[in-house]
Amino acid sequence: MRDEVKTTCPYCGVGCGLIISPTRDGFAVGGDPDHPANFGRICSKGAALIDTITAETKRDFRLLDPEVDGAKTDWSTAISATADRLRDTIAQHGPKSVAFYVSGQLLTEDYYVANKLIKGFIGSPHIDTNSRLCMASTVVGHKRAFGADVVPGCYEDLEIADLVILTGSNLAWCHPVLNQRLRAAKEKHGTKIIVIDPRRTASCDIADLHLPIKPGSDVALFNGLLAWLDQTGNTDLKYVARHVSGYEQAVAEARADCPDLETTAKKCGLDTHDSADAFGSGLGKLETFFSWFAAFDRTVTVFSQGVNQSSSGSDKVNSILNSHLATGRVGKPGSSPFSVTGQPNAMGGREVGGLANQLAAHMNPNDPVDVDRVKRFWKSDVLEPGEGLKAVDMFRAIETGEIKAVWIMATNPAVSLPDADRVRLALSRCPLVIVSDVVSDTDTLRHAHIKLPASGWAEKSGTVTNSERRISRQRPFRDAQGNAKPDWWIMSEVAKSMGYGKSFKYSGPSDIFAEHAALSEFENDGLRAFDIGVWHKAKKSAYDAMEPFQWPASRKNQPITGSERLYGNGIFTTSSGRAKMIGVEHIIPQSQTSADFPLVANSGRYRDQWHTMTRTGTAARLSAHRPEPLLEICAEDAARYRVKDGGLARINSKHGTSLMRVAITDAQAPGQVFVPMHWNDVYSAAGGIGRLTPPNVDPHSGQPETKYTPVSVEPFVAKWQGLLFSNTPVDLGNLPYWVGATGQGSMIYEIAGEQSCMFKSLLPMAANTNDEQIIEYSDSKKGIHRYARLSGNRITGALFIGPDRPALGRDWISNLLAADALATPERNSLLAGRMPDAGAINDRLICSCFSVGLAAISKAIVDQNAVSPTDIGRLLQAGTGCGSCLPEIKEILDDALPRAAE
Ligand SMILES: Nc1nc2c(c(=O)[nH]1)N[C@H]1C(S)=C(S)[C@@H](COP(=O)(O)OP(=O)(O)OC[C@H]3O[C@@H](n4cnc5c(=O)[nH]c(N)nc54)[C@H](O)[C@@H]3O)O[C@H]1N2
Ligand SMILES: Nc1nc2c(c(=O)[nH]1)N[C@H]1C(S)=C(S)[C@@H](COP(=O)(O)OP(=O)(O)OC[C@H]3O[C@@H](n4cnc5c(=O)[nH]c(N)nc54)[C@H](O)[C@@H]3O)O[C@H]1N2
Ligand code: SF4
Ligand SMILES: [Mo]
Repeated sequence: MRDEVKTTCPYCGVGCGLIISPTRDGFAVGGDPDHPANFGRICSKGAALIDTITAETKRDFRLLDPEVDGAKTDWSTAISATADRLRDTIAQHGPKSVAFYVSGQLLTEDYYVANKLIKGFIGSPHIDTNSRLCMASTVVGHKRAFGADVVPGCYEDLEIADLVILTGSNLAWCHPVLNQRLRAAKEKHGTKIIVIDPRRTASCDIADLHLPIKPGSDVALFNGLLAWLDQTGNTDLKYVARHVSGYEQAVAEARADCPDLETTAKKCGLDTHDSADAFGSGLGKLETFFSWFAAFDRTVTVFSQGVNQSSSGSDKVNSILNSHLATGRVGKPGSSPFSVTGQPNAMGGREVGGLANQLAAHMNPNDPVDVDRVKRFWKSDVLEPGEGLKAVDMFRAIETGEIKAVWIMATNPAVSLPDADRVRLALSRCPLVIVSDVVSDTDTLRHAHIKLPASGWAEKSGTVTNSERRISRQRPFRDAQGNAKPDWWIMSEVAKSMGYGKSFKYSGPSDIFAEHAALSEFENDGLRAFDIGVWHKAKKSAYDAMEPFQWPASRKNQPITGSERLYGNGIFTTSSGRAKMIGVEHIIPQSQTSADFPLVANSGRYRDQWHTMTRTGTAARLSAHRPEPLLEICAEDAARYRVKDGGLARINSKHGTSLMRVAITDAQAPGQVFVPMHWNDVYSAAGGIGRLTPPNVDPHSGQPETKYTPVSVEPFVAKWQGLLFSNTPVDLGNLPYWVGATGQGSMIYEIAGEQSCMFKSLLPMAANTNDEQIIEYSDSKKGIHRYARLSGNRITGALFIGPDRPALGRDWISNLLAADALATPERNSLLAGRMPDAGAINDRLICSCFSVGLAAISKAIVDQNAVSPTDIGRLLQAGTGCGSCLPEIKEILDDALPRAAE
């Protein structure tokens, strides 16, 4: 037996430590009890990691060989082609005609090489990353307030705080293990929790108070708070006098913006006379929030994309930091603002300077001294001061032809950038598109001239930094698939082939990490908080044995001491040592609703999908939670726009259109809808939402406003609907509606159309086999058609068409496709369109650890009198694994119990 391997989860910024153990037929994954991010905990996505790496190899999801102009080739040809074409572009159009667009899913070592190659050797400033869509506003906010991009707190703060405010963060679904830690802390000592989010989310499950603010009104809310704190004498003026500048001005602006509760409430769309009196305090919800903030010294404000992804994102961040600075609550135990990062290495990217407006190791591309320092360290001839183009502008420059070559790594901009049709247009016009990815098909790869296969998580070696500045090792536990290679290797080989060999002679990631560490301490006067100098000469053996640690890890004396929390002593990384409060003003989002586009589309994440689904979409148990993208809308708006629960609807914006299934919910406020960010052209006909989003950005950070898109909604009247099961991929390109989900034994496609078609042709026969046959049953009068494709005694495909959505047990049929042979009763049921277990019809998976669906939970409530999540856990095990589904179990109970009592 091979040994266990300790590694880090490749999904969210919590950065959980995992233990991979070999099993007889593969691997098993579990939480690492010694890792300080999770202490053994894990969530549904982490728990399904082995499913995804098994599925990707079984089903040809991986990109296995380099491809140049559509033809598979070997590495030496692909490297030369990449290097030659980049060199030609530079020779003809200059170095600034080349751009890199990279990602917080690269490891620090990959990221360091990308930044060094383009800025220091190709001589172009144009490198930006998907962190522009994610954390850019926070970076601006941190730098303006603290002088450096530093998250002052740590995870333990959420456990020891008395008040935790989650604003613009759906922690329960997006940082589930941190949410588990918070839930446990609340159970232990009654932490108060406030959720600030326009919609009711799974995170509200453990909240004492939910403020459903008007989308985009966070600055008004926190300005109102600051003005109120000042007015009521609840600020810490001693701390401010010693450690903060800009207090008077920030308070004056806050007061001018939101002088009193009424004005704040109005700007935030809240009611001052609402029902918060449930706390017996006589106060409204808004005032309850203010008074709790004042009352609890140990307050942590967690913020994420509801704050960042906004045309006033940077100001939203500073309005939060202002409230913490005014009360002296930064970097103290249980008391800090806390930006939770999204991607596993969002932080590492910020450390190597992968954003267009960063240099390296927290240095400034506009400061000639910093630029000269990095230039000497890299022995670069071409590095010069100046920023590069930020993501949205970069793709504009590709469209206009200013940029002629782009290398995209570990991100899928054709889906995730706003105004995605325009991004696709830019890519289709670009003379040289190079894409490095681990999977074989993405919307972005479809535009690539050169495709480079990168090794995936299970195969990669390097480091990542999580939300609390903790650097952990990702360690490989299986060989690279096909000819895939690590990203740092691919770039270093291209660098060598372009003639920069001397500077890219790395024998492995440990060399790169040591160089990165050496740069972090190089001529560091202490104002660069990011210093990991202790690793400056790290050998491979020490690097391999690295235990998770938080930065800084400096060899020198720093004004900041310790690394668990920073700035707790009130000394900041600015030249004066003082933090700065920034006066901010509430402004409304850049695009506003109109008669044509009357609703605001908010967007975000589902519990079990990761971004554009390239990995989570391959696992059946992750796909079952939400097999289709849903348009979530309140009943009032659904009636107004004539869309039905379970029906289909078109969503239109000024920029594009998409088509989704409707889910009516009271979690949405009138005038707003919620759509997921995950679907794309690989998994759906029109489930992507990047096409709808306007390319509006925050003026300081360049971060797009992906949470606020004016849209209209209209019913899509399907003439027929269907379900298609197939264990070979099916091209449904001509249908207006299809969504593919990975089922247990096959792909499962929901389909619908406005016109009848040759249904049978949707279930294609495999090429080169004679033993396949299609059995069919049709009742044209009723519009019912059923087909089964058989290969010998095995069923390889099934298609069910009807005027309505066929009510079928998806798992039951999908499993039949995985069976070696079909038993006679099953065959008969299938052809008769009869399912053996009617209870499982159109079920929805709730607990992915123990595969428990909505039907089983509802049954336990009715038949076995389950009244609490504990009862459900005892009866069905649901919710006793990773716990990610507890909010949904509670909601099902809440929905069912009053009815059961009637
Ligand atoms: N399951 C899952 N987890 C993930 C990811 C994933 O793809 N899937 N991705 C990871 C990444 S990269 C990131 S960046 C994080 C994101 O983590 P989060 O930021 O928690 O996730 P989102 O769902 O994008 O948005 C959070 C909330 O912001 C709310 N919101 C919208 N507008 C406003 C507003 O104006 N004000 C306020 N206060 N709130 C608003 C939305 O309703 C939403 O509930 O998740 C990480 N974790
Ligand atoms: N409307 C809307 N849009 C959004 C958001 C939103 O909330 N709403 N959120 C934004 C945010 S916060 C983010 S972070 C982005 C995420 O958006 P993207 O970064 O575009 O999404 P991913 O699907 O994670 O893309 C990562 C790609 O890299 C590949 N990959 C994975 N590992 C590796 C590796 O090691 N090497 C290489 N070379 N490739 C690899 C994957 O297969 C995948 O194709 O989306 C943004 N877009
Ligand atoms: S919370 Fe879940 S997705 Fe995030 S790092 Fe931990 S196991 Fe991975
Ligand atoms: Mo993100």
